[in-house]
Amino acid sequence: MQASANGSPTAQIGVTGLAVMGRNLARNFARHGFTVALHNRTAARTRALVEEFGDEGSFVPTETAEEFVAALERPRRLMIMVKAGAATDAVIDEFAPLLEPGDMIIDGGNAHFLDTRRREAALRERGIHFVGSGVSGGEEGALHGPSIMPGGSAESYAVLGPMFEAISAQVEGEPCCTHIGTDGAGHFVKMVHNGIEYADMQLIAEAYDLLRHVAGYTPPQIAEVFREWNKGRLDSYLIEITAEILAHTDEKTGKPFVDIVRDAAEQKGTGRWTVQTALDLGSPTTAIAQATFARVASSRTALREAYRRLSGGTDHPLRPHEAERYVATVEHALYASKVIAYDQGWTMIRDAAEEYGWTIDLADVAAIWRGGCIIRAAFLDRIRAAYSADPHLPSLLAEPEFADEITRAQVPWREVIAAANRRGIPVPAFSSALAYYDTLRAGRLPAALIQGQRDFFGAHTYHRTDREGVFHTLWAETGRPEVEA
Ligand code: NBP
Repeated sequence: MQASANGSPTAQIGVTGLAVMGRNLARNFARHGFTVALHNRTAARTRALVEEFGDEGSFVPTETAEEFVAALERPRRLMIMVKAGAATDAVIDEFAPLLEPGDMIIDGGNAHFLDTRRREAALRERGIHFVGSGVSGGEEGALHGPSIMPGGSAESYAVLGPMFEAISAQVEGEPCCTHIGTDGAGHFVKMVHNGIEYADMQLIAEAYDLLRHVAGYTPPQIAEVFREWNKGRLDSYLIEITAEILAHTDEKTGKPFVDIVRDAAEQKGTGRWTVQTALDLGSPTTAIAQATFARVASSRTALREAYRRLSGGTDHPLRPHEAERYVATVEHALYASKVIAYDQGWTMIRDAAEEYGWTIDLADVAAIWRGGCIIRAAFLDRIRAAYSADPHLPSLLAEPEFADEITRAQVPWREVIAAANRRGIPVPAFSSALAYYDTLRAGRLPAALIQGQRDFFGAHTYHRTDREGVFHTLWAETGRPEVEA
């Protein structure tokens, strides 16, 4: 059924920006019984949506901003799904003057959380709720049920929550949507989701590389390994699609698909933002950083050409019976590294909550990532259980089951990385995860020496292990006396 824009407000929600994401979200709302007002800068997109999918539910197509706003029930709920950045500001500037106090603007684009904080503060002054909302799951998720991470005020969530929860993915009867926290919290958590996604993808890619070049397996054989892994603790969407990609043969050449694709990975805003933000927050998000740098390095053609012929490690594929054992070893390494990468993500969310005054339920974050999003995985149930049991858990590795698994993974994890190093196979994410683990469990770190160096050349001072206070050594003076700074 299709309603018309006759001036009386009928729509519970309006979506402006009807490219792949907005169009599918609008259809998702309509399929769930909501009347949806439609708007797009270029009206042809609005007309196309109604022509193709008008019979899926109740739509109110509009062409002008005034018509669009007039179609919305009060308090008005206006969702922006345009290209993140300047376009979002342009759309806000266009619509905000037409709204009234109590109305809500929802930004479902991939905005930077600091932009969301700025926009929220500016609109709050005018009495308008601005809800920066992470939406994960790509165009399929938008249509069939995304994972939704709304920020903004609790008051706005009271109105929007039921609508978002209705259209989100559902896992065991629970919606993959929760109020994350105020102002930019939703977009922050979405950013970290994407950062973890980078790390997970890189870790899986490294596992593939090892099975290919150390075990000597073919892509279809590796697809089988991944299918098996997907029945166990690594059960996840990313492992599942990796198996499908590896089993795929290129029609034109008859070669494995993975062999005909250029090995230069791209990266867009969110992975980079996660790394930049991690540094600002002092969060040691090393696996995400390495995954992002690995993509960047893969695309540096001239640098790769300059290094290409330099010597590397020895290259002996394993014998078949060794290869079989090796698969289990790599599974341990992948799982342990993955736990570290996720743990780093949660640490970063906790750090941001402290910095920006957000109250974020860390168990809920795991719960809403179990469906609809790219990093959906069975083990998120366990992360959720860990943070439900103890919301102040300092790390996943403080939970006995995870700690036990990591302990059992020790030997194979180290073996895999050592074997990769001997053969000259790059495993930056595996290595950084293990280095992070070893850094944090070390009784004493060489950071003490670094403090000494800083004091030597920059008089940056240091703390002693045996006495309170701040000290500086007069390195240039005879006998190098120490003074209290
Ligand atoms: P795009 O990011 O490709 O944006 C296209 C839309 O933005 C069109 O509706 C376009 O209108 C509109 N737009 C632009 Br561009 N500049 C505008 C302006 N100055 N004023 C008004 N409208 C403007 O669309 P998308 O891929 O559907 O993504 C929408 C949002 O969702 C983005 O922020 C994206 O980061 C986010 N997101 C995307 C995915 C994904 O998988 N694609 C996943 C999760 C989140 P026009 O038709 O008139 O050109």
